[in-house]
Amino acid sequence: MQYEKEQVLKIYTEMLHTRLMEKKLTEIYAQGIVPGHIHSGMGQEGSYIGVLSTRKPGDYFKFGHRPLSVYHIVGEPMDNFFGELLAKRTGNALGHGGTNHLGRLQDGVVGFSGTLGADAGIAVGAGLTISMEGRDNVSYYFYGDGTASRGPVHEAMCLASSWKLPVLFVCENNGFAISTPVTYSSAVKNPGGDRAAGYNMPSVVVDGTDILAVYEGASKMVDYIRAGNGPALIECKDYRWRGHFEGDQCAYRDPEVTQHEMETRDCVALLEERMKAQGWITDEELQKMREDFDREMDESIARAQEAEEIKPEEIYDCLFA
Ligand SMILES: Cc1ncc(C[n+]2csc(CCOP(=O)(O)OP(=O)(O)O)c2C)c(N)n1
Ligand SMILES: [Mg+2]
Repeated sequence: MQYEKEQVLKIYTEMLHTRLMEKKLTEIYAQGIVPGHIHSGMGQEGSYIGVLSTRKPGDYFKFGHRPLSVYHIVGEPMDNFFGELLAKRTGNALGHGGTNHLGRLQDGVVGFSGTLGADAGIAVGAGLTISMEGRDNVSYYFYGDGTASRGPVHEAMCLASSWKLPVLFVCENNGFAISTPVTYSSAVKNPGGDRAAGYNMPSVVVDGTDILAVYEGASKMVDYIRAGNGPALIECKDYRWRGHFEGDQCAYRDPEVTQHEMETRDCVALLEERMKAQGWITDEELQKMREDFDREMDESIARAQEAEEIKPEEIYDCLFA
């Protein structure tokens, strides 16, 4: 694919922001100011932003627990984002939910269930809405290699495919589900891609650390969906740099492999090299981009720290029963 500088710079900027935000989350977690937990998505930004670069207004997104920064990328204001993570009233769910309840419907984010895979049906429901309203939008369902083997995911695929609903299933394969390697939980090499044929869906399998390869694969699938053909699937192969959660000692994997992945398959560094080789950006400009976004985050976190907490008697507000 031929690229214009502006297009690549836009993709890069969103990936860089995701990387810096994922890093910042690990830092503020270590400071002890985040109640709850953090699942860092460092190393996986290319898979998410490569796919999300195909989005347009009116699309829906069903994200999960990692990477959290994508909620901000698709529209959630930063103060809203950090407010929720720090359990403050400024959060999108008034600080009630934290990590597991980011997202806002006005940005197309249809929420998140802690019961992984259970919300695949929500993404398919969003696809049904698009279909009934006759729009050419897409409902993006992001799920992990572990979640790929859950029953509700397959029921959702079956329905989406039978009713030709506009859903993109995005299997993000980082090699692990907590401590379980994907080779132990799946009989096929590609737990996303190899199963799509069972639902008569087209699919592509891409290297998630090559963001332009992800973008090209996702573009093909999204064009197919927007043209009214029904669902499709993309599987992105990457690697989880951090533990499953912050504090995980990762005793189940070889630290040398992790180190090698970080040194050779860094999606951010790989695109920076390509951009610099094209003469599109300099080290000084890259440095400034990093510093500007870092400052923006620090100011937002400071506001979140000062913001008011909800009162204990308000804990049941906003719950539906
Ligand atoms: C139905 C269900 N089972 C188990 C869990 C506990 N759990 C939380 S994250 C996780 C791992 C999921 O792995 P994967 O789908 O590969 O996503 P990743 O964490 O690698 O991004 C598990 C088992 C859960 N939240 N829901
Ligand atoms: Mg995984």
